[in-house]
Formats: sequence, structure tokens, C-alpha cells
Amino acid sequence: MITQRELDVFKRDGFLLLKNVFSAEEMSAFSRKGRSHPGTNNAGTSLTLIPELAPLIGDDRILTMAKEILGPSASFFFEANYIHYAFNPGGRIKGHLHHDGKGTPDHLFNRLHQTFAEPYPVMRIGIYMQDTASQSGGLKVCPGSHLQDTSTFSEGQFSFFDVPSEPGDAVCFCLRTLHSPFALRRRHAPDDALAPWEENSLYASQPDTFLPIPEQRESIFIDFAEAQTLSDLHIKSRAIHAGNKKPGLSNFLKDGGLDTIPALDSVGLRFDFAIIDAMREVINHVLDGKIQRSGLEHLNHLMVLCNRNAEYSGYFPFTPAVEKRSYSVSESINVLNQLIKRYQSYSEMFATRNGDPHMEESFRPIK
Ligand SMILES: O=C(O)CCC(=O)C(=O)O
Repeated sequence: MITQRELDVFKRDGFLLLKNVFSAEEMSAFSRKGRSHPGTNNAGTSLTLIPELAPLIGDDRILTMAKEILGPSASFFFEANYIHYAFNPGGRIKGHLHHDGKGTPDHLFNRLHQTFAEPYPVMRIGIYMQDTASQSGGLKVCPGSHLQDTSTFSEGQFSFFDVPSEPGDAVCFCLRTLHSPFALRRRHAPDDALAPWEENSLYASQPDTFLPIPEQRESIFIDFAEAQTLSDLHIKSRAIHAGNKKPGLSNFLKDGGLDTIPALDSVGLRFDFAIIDAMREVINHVLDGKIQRSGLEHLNHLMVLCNRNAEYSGYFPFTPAVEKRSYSVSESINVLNQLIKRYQSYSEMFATRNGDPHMEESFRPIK
């Protein structure tokens, strides 16, 4: 249970560190299950593809955090990953400051930079499996940046904080909070956080200034959204982006994956990612312009997903209205074609986005 004081901290700072949510045994089990899954090294793997970890999405503590922070309309949209990096000694990835608030009413792929009175309605729960309190390698945030204009900023406008997460803790952060991975802590001032670009330049000349980054770095990230316009834009912006494919998601759902996570019934669900994956499944079964018999189950499943998906705004409508009844093949193909047309037209918008170069590289202040 999150206290009112903690909720106020989240609202003010844009993040919240919750201590000892998981036991040491659970943490080792998460790590063992994640690592035993092939293909997770230096990559993110969707929790739905790791059957032993998938139930974590519906863990009561996770869902309670989401609902208490975002309110009763908290929804899961199938962004949940286990990420494992294995470094050689001294290896690291450079920190880069950014936030993940994307999708404006004018443009599906632009980043949202204006000031806000309330936190952005999409949040991430991060579970870091290594100790990032007495080592480098954790999450850096700019407290309060989620409410401020981040289109550009002056030096000193934001302060930095390296979240001291220890195994068992959960870090909840608003996706509009400026943050950077792989924070470096200085040996002589471990709690005095630097800007990522300061770390990067100091590291280049004096790497030993910093406490080491663990050679294994594992994290689990699970995102939730409140049912409202900006979340709708965020979800579509993430899903309709060719770089964010979720292979296997449609089959996971088709083959009853949700039945293994019954507690997910207590939150809303968005199926945009799954719909796009189901479209790909159907298209994989098209030969000479015709859907093969083997594609029909995917086509039927696509209709089920469309029926279950309710968008939260009228911006960039994606999912066609599909009733809960059986559809003929030609009716279903019409729905598929509508989806393909919308997907293509929104994908083409990607090239016209505001390139936001500060965010794409390291976000530096104006002096
Ligand atoms: O890996 C991390 O600590 C943060 C990852 C990140 O940048 C993000 O969640 O957008």
C-alpha cells in the first residue's frame, strides 16, 4: 500500500523509490528465470515470452502500485521487459538524458515538452536486480522535470538524483520525467549526482573516479497507463513504430496466455501491440494475395483483439469497431485492410516527426 505521502512525492518529483517490495529469494528467482531464457543477453525480452516471469505482470504488488499511483483506470498495454546486460570489466553504456512522453494531438511521434500541472499519465515500474546504491549502473532522474518545459533548458535548471535502488526495491517513474540509465557514482561523493554529459566526459579521462558498474545488469520494466488522451497517444505511438515489434504476443494471447495471469483482470488492457503482431501473423500466411487456411485462426484472433480494444481518445483512430460476433472471412479481411491502411498512413508520419535532436543524443542544457 502506497501512503499519501509517497503519492505526493511521486506527484512532486516524478518518481518514487519503494523499498523491499520483493524478497531476496524472489529477486534471485527473477534473475535465474530471466537468464535461463535464451536470447536475453544484452537485449530486452518481453515478459510474455518468458513463461516463468510472465506472472510478475499480474503480481498483486505490481498492480497495486499501478492502481494506487494512476487510479482505478490503470491499464496494462503489454510493455513489460526483462533486460540483461553482461559487460566485461569496465564496460558500460553511456548515459543519455531523455523522457519517453511521446504522442501529441498534432503528431503521433512528437515528444511532449510543455509544462504540466499533473504527472503524465504513463508510468514505468523498474525492478533493478543489482545494488545501484553502493555501485554505479542505476537510474538517474531529474526530480520535478516531469512538470516542466523540457524542449530546451538552461544549465542548472534541473538537479540530478541517482536513485539508490537495492535488490528488492521498485522504482516507479513517470515517463515524462527526464531520466538516464547507467548512472555513475563518484567514489568520493557517491550520492552527489552529476549530469550524464559530465559523467561521460569525466569517465573518458578518469574512469577510476567512479564506482564500478556491475558486470551483470538486469532489470525488469513494466509500464502502465491511466485511461486518458495522452496515454492513448503514447500507446499508439509506441505500438505503431516498426522498431517496437512484439513478436509472439498475439500467439501468447491466442493460446490462452492471459489465463495464466488471472489478476490482470483487475486492470484495463490495451491490445494495440497485439493487434499489430496479429496483423503480421495473418500477413505471413498470405500467398499470391490470398490468405491461406493456416492464416484463418490468426485472422479470427485479430477480430477478437479488435473487439477487446477500446481506445481512450479520438486522435489517430487505429482499431476499427468490431462487434462480439462471428465475422465472415471477407468481413474480417475488410477489417484487416482498414488496419493496414491506418498503420501505413501513421507509419509514414514517423518521417515527419520533430527530430528532437537533443533527446536523441544527450540532452544538454543551453549555457
Ligand atoms: O535502464 C534504465 O535504467 C532506464 C531505461 C530507460 O532509459 C528507460 O526506461 O527509458
